Amino acid sequence: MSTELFPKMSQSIIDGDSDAAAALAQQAVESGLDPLEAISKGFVIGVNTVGEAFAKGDAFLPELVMAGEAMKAAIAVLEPEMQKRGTARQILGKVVLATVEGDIHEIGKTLVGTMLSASGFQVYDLGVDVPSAKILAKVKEVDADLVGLSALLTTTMVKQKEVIDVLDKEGLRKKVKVMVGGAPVTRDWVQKIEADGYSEDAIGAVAVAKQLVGAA
Ligand code: B1M
Repeated sequence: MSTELFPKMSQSIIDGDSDAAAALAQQAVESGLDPLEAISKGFVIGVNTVGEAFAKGDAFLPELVMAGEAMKAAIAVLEPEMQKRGTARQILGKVVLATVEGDIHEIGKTLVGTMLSASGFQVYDLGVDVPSAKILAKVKEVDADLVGLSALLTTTMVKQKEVIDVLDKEGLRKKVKVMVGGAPVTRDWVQKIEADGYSEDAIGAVAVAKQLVGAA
């Protein structure tokens, strides 16, 4: 039973064991398990456990780093399968995606990018710790329809607002929609900064993005 893999997946992240995480991801692919289920019911449980332990002072930065690396190793194996399962073929819109300046959390952002791209969006992933000016430049260069901004720290969420302000200043705010996300982002925050859309997870992000570009 492929669901027996879930606790092992979670444990591989808690152990910070990238080889085990990648091997379990490979087993998931070979047994036909939905890669998103492997992430949400297996690997993410582990990374959340480490995150909670870190918050309580029961785990330290090296553990957080190793959990992040193991998570990346698993997702690298699952990513081609997620792309393959994407059904849409036409380009639904152009998305400039980034984790905001000062923030190096990349796993959730990359997952959102993979799902958007598998669903038919052209995704320009600028990576992590991306200054607002660089995001603006890419929006202009590719004539983007949508900007996706990930922030995992309460201290970097303000940069989501900065990007919105920069777009506004350039007269692009009406043309380019802005979707935000990341663990600390709440509906209140979204309303406060007047973002166009928000999702708690990667699957929801696809639905929101489609709605924002009028493809829903
Ligand atoms: Co950091 N970290 N971290 N971290 N880290 C958190 C976020 C934290 C909550 C841990 C904790 O204390 N419990 C805490 C933030 C506290 C706060 O601000 N409220 C924290 C901290 C404090 C820090 C440092 C400051 C630690 C230090 O140095 N003392 C430091 C900051 C560095 C920096 O960015 N400047 C730091 C560093 C790191 C690592 C580098 C070690 C590593 C990241 C590795 C990497 O990305 N390559 C790391 C990790 C792994 C975590 C946790 C444990 C896991 C994050 C993750 O990858 N989750 C995290 C605790 C937690 O969230 N449980 C924590 C899995 C991922 C699939 O989920 O990213 O939430 P997530 O993405 C989801 C949704 O949020 C949503 O969809 C995704 C998929 O479902 N989503 C979007 C995300 N972006 C979206 C965009 C959208 C839509 C949806 O539209 C555009």
